[in-house]
Amino acid sequence: MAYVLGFDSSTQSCSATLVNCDTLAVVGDLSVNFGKDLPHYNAPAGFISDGQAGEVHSDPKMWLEALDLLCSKMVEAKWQLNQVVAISGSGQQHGSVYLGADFERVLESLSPSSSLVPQLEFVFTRETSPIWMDNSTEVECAEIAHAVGGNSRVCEKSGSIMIERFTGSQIRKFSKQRPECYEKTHFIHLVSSFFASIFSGKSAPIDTGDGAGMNLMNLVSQDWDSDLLNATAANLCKKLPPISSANTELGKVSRYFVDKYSFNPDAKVYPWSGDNPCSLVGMGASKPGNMVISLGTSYTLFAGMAEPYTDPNGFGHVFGNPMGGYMTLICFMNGSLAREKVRENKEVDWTNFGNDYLEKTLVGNEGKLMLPFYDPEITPTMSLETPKTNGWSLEEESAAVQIRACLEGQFLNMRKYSEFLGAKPAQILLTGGGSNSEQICQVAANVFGSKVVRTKSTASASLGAAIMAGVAAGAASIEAFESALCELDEAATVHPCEKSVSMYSELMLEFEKLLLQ
Ligand code: XUL
Repeated sequence: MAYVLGFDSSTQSCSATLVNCDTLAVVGDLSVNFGKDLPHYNAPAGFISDGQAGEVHSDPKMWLEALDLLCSKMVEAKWQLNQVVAISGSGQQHGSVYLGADFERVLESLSPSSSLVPQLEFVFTRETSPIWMDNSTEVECAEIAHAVGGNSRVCEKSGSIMIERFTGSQIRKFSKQRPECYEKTHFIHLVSSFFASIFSGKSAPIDTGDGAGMNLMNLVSQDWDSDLLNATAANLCKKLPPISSANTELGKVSRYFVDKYSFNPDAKVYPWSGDNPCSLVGMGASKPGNMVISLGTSYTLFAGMAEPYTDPNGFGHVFGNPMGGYMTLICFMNGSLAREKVRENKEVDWTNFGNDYLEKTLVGNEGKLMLPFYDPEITPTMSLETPKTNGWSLEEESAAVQIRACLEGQFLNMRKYSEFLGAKPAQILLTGGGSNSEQICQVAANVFGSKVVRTKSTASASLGAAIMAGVAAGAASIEAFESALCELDEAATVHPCEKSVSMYSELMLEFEKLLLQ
């Protein structure tokens, strides 16, 4: 038997998916939750909660401890680690890890009789890692954009305007605030390349998928951009690992994993990528034509692209696609939390949120529109005290009207800010909590005018990483993996209703006016 293994180091947990390459079936998923399983890090949701002025950091030691714990769970679950032929992984995007000159020496000599934290804790030159939720670098973003000739130039080069959570401005802030520590830093890794280094036993490259989320990589050359590097921090080119595609073999798995957890010594390690690029693969959407909308805490919309179209408005980002070509990603902050706010305000029963309440109202909500931004929104950039409506009062309307207005507003906003992609998606793959509701899927299908499908898989990032490793190692083709593992739930397909589609196209004009008011 041959197996491939995909990891996912996300904000709240570290997980793994094991795939049998002979039967092309998922053997199992295992996970370590940072808050629950490692409470001594005092990070119930995976990050340090008392950050000042928009800082959100995590402790990289917690990530390492979670990895050891996860490997022990895999052994306990009797996963056949001695038959794993290829390993890859997914990391929360943009987060960065800072390491001193000893990093590679320590990696080469890791002892299986101890664990990762006590052996690696001395190599960090920055105790904590800024993660994607950090928005503390407004000043540094402006400085870098100014030095390079403006945000449109940055976007043309890197695929995104300067973004606070992206890695470049975070590196600049560190180099300004703690120059001695920056000086001592010999390696700056993303969460993804940090873990690929741990598995391969040497400093690993950054892949083009995650590298594009740094405001440092040139999209066309798929290499570091010297103008962006120079504008970011001194000597940065010496501290960044090289960039490579996700299918470049990094070598065999480190002895640490062979001796401690009985991994196959011949298992090949491949570069890890970001969670969104990996999910694109895990959802079976790496070929252009599909659009994925993930209805999580925040909503993300992503799609494969043959060419790197950049968003003239600066909200959409372009990353590398681990299967070749490019992908776009747009993040909407007011996702399920906005839905929950409606529920709290109107004491709505959660189980009935989607179906019962939506059925009590008419498609188009008789023209009652809402910008459902309860917290500061990034697409578009907007902070509201309360959600904005086109003239109706939130207090006076029923829960059903508010729920429909919230959902229609969310999907109209997603349609509006993904229009730069050009063609309407052939189909939308809906995932995340809200996709369980038939009625929510219907709103999505009608607003976009595309059919909505759902997949049966849940852990799309670690599954995507396992598929990436399997394809790179030649275990099976992407088509074979996709048809076996990214199965669509055909019975749950929702088709758009033509009458409703044209109603939403008319309402879009009103919605655009509301956005501008
Ligand atoms: C994408 C982003 C988030 C993180 C979550 O730009 O910031 O989706 O990748 O892990």
